[in-house]
Formats: sequence, structure tokens, C-alpha cells
Amino acid sequence: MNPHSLIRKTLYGMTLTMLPICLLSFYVTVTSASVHGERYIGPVVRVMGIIGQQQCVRECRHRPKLCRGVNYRKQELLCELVSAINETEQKPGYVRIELDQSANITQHCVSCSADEMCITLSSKKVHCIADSDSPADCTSLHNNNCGLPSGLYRIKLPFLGHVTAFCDMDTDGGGWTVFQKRQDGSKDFYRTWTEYKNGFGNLRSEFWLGNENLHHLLSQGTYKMRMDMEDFDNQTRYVKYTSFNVGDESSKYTVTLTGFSGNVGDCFTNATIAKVINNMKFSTWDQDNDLFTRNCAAQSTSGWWHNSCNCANPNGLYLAGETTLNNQGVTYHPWRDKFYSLKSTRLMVRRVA
Ligand SMILES: *[C@@H]1O[C@H](CO)[C@@H](O)[C@H](O)[C@H]1NC(C)=O
Ligand SMILES: *[C@@H]1O[C@H](CO)[C@@H](O)[C@H](O)[C@H]1NC(C)=O
Ligand SMILES: *[C@@H]1O[C@H](CO)[C@@H](O)[C@H](O)[C@H]1NC(C)=O
Ligand SMILES: *[C@@H]1O[C@H](CO)[C@@H](O)[C@H](O)[C@H]1NC(C)=O
Ligand SMILES: [Ca+2]
Repeated sequence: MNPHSLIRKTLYGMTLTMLPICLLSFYVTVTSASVHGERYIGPVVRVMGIIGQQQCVRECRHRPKLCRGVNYRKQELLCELVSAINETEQKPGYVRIELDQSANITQHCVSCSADEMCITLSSKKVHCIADSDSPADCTSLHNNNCGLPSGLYRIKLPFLGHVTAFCDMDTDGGGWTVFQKRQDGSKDFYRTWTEYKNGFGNLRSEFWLGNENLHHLLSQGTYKMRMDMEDFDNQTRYVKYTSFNVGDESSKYTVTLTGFSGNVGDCFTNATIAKVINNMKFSTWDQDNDLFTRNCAAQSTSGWWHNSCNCANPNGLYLAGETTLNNQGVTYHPWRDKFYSLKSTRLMVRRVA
């Protein structure tokens, strides 16, 4: 153990034992509202297992620039810290507690960043302690905590730092970090290279997580990929791949996959399909990296791993069902052909090693 982390550990140990004495005097005037049977949708910025409700509230107070409230589940002693309290949902077994972090105690913490905990060791001294131990993806959140619901969580990616992601904790065993979602046409997906690089949309509805995020997320290990889709007859299909990787920007975010399974034809790796996705570079209307003489992204109105041009176009226009436009919609050819725009799609990854 290096000296730095030893000091941090010691400090943390001291903090825990001193907390009740030190902090009560500061926080005694702070009111908090709690509601049973509900939780904040979040984003959840931190999950902590096996701690009591009062400690959960304290953990929130220690992060005055990050935490606005907590979701607590007594049954599992599970604590979720959230950074937004403007949206709630009914959820049996939960209590949600709003904290007033605007009280002037936070003035002691102005020197701490949002990624640090503010710990008061005495009335004079405030320490900013790095809030280590952030989850690397939705898989680790899921594996380390029982029964977390699907929703928004903060994860920490190499080089990029903290990023909020949508975690699917329900489908096929859970633990999926979602990188694409279509469901209602509320977001425009005909976007530039830079927008696809950085990500866009609304994590609560439709979004692209971003090629840069996706690349760094996948660089952490071996990941599976799963694509779920639904048509307007409420039929569903999925495909799944045992390995999925996306290169960096210098490779134009080249995608590689292996190990197909699913209940519909394989667009991603079936080598007998001329427009197979495997090994393709990413293309947008303003950056043509495809194998076609013309511009596939412009022709299919989407950013995607175009070949010449594609076998699936999940980022196409939201045309909602039958259409006369040839392959401009949200298509998946082996299922509902080029003239049918799907109701919903979801692409997501889960770490396997
Ligand atoms: C809640 O707040 C978040 C960020 O603070 C914002 O993105 C979101 O749109 C808000 N939702 C509503 C319903 O106001
Ligand atoms: C915090 O202190 C400032 C002045 O120092 C004051 O204007 C403000 O109202 C105080 N806020 C609260 C919540 O007490
Ligand atoms: C599909 O499901 C939705 C919501 O459950 C329902 O309102 C709709 O009638 C269903 N449509 C068909 C074609 O079954
Ligand atoms: C692969 O493509 C061929 C030719 O298009 C097709 O017959 C076969 O069913 C496909 N296999 C899968 C797994 O999709
Ligand atoms: Ca081209």
C-alpha cells in the first residue's frame, strides 16, 4: 500500500468514528424530507451496500456538490446517492430522502470538487478526499449490489472520467450499459461526426452514448453486445455477440464482433451478407468512411458502421412502421426489410471478463 492511500484510509477510518460528534452540530438545523414507497430517478451517482439509513444520508452530506438526495432500501441496506431530485417514481421497499445541501455548511467545502468528499474533522479543518471506487460500467454496479433497478448511473471511464449512463438491470440477467436507444422519435439521429463522437440525446429517452465513451468503456475488458428491437405489432427480436469492440478515433471507431446468437438473422457478422457490419469504420454524412462509391450515411440518413451500405440502420429516421423511403428508417433487413421502420431499438454491452 502506498503512503498516500494509507493516509487516506487512516483519515477515512478516523472520519467514520468522529462523524456523529463532528457533523451533528453542523447539520442540526438542516431539514430533510422523506417519502416512503418512492425513489428518485436520479442519476444515481454512487451506490453503497450494507450501510444504515443514517450513514446513507451522511454519505450524501459529504458530497455537497454532487448529492441532492438518497434512495434507501431497508431490506437490503442499500443506499443510492442521487444528483437530481426533480423526478421520482413509485417503488415499493424504498424511501427517498431529500437533503438541503444549500445550507452554509457547504461553504466549508467550496475548495472540494464534485468528485471529492468533504470531510470535517474539526470545526476548523475541512478535508477534500478523492471519492475513489467508482464503478467502471453497469456490469460492476449490477454485480456488486443486489437488485438495483434499471436507470441512470454515474460510471467512471478511463481517460474520460465520470460519465452518466443508462443501465439495463432487467434484460437477460441485467448489468448492461446501453449505448443506443430509440423508442419514440423524440431525438434527431441525423448528426455529424463530432456529435456521434461525443454522444447526444437524452439518456431518459433516445440517445447515442458516444463513440469516444463506447471505445473507452470497451477498452476495459471483454464485452458482450446485445441488440433488442420491437416492431409496431409488439413483436420483439434480439441478436447477441460474445465479443464486441470499437477502436479509437484513429481507426474511425472500427467495430469488431464475434459469436452470434439470437432469434433473428445476423446482420453484424454473417459473412455471406454483402453489407455485413463487422470490421466497418463509423461513417456520418460529414465523414464518409464506408465502402460505397457514394455516401451511405447521407443515403441512409444515419451515423453508423456503414458498409455499402447496410443490413441494419438503427440510427435512421424514425418513420414509424411501413414507409416508401428505401432504407432511411430504423431498419433491420433480415426481419422487417428496408421499408419498415421499427418502433424501438436498444444496443448495449455487458462485461464478461
Ligand atoms: C431534471 O433535472 C435534470 C438535470 O438537472 C434535467 O436534465 C431534466 O430535464 C430535469 N427533468 C425535469 C422533468 O425537469
Ligand atoms: C449562506 O450565507 C450567505 C452569506 O454568507 C447568505 O447570503 C445565505 O443566505 C446563506 N444561505 C443559507 C442557506 O443559509
Ligand atoms: C402494443 O402494446 C401497447 C402497449 O402495451 C398497446 O397499447 C397496443 O395496443 C399494442 N399493439 C398491438 C398491435 O398489439
Ligand atoms: C446468413 O446469410 C445467409 C445468406 O443471406 C442466410 O441464408 C443465413 O440464414 C444467414 N445466417 C444467419 C445466422 O443470419
Ligand atoms: Ca463512400
